[in-house]
Amino acid sequence: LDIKAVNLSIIKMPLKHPFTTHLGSVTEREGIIVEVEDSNGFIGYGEGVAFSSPWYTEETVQTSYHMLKDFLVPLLKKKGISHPDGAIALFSSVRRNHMAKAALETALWDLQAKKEGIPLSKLIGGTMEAIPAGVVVGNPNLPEALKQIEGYLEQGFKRVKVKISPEDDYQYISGIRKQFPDLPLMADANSAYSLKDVNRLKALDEYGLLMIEQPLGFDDIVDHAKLQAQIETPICLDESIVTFDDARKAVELGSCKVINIKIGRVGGIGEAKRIHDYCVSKGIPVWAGGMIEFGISRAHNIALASLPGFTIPGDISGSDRYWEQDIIEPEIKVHNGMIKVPESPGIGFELNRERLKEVTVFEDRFEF
Ligand code: OSB
Ligand code: MG
Repeated sequence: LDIKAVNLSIIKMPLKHPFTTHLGSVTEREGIIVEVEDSNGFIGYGEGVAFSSPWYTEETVQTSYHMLKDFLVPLLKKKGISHPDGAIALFSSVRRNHMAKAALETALWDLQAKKEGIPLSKLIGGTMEAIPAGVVVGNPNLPEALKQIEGYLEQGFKRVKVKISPEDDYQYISGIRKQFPDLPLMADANSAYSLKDVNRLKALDEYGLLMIEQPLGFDDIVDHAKLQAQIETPICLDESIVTFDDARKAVELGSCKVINIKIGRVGGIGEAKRIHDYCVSKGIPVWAGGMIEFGISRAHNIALASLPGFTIPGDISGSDRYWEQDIIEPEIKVHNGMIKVPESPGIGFELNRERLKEVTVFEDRFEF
């Protein structure tokens, strides 16, 4: 790839409604938009999905920006890269900082696909023409959550995920089940429980949840294996899986029956694909997680979720789920619960420059 420049924009946008987990609420989202330009004028887009504070992983917008500016972009400038599948090796002298790496790596994948004139989904082995949309309700108020779920079902969403914690699980889940007995429903605990809560978690079995996501420690795979042996509900791991080896070890130990893959959390599309391929070989279903992100990251998720192992609807909703106006055009739309996988080259969406300018709080450019 003959790269001429990298552009980084830090953007900030309010959410339409606060998104709440037991760890806190998100009311405003910052992100980093990466643009990698080559000598033919192609531009690859990436998005850094770290949050403003380190509540979900240890990274933040500022640490990601620091890694990009002072290490990752200089590595790319100094050593170059012939294909994005070399990015893992190129960035290997930087420990972790997966969201920062993914921000740049995903832009390289988009650029490669544009250079080849093919959709990103095709470049990485995607097979689906459309993917099912799933939505996350981050509202602890049960009557409000029920109303929201009703609205999402009218829009055709295929699956609903809610956030739970030991302070609010039976009452919340049973309230949803009473109104929606057949809804494909799952619950994400974001590490709110410990092994001491095994009876509480066992009692959730009666609600027929598709799965329970990350009930125990964010970095644990041992206790999850002990828990999975005692409950019927399949465990899905999110926070615990940050590398291919984490996935392999979790599957070998029996710590989960499902894995949520987030490109940012695992450090890029290359690692996400490796985890996907391994899970397919082991019969472990995967789905694409979400990060309350903007359209660029959602577009990468759509391409990833078109791979054959993504057999469960992910946390992929339309641009209007969180934003008054997204930074891409066209915006991402859900039709009858499905999202079309773009057929144009690369991610298949353009930056809406006017909107990007409106929400940019800081910008920097690196000439190669
Ligand atoms: O745990 O999956 C999670 C959002 C931010 C951080 C972590 C998670 C989430 C979500 C929402 O569940 C996903 C989305 O709609 O983008
Ligand atoms: Mg989760």
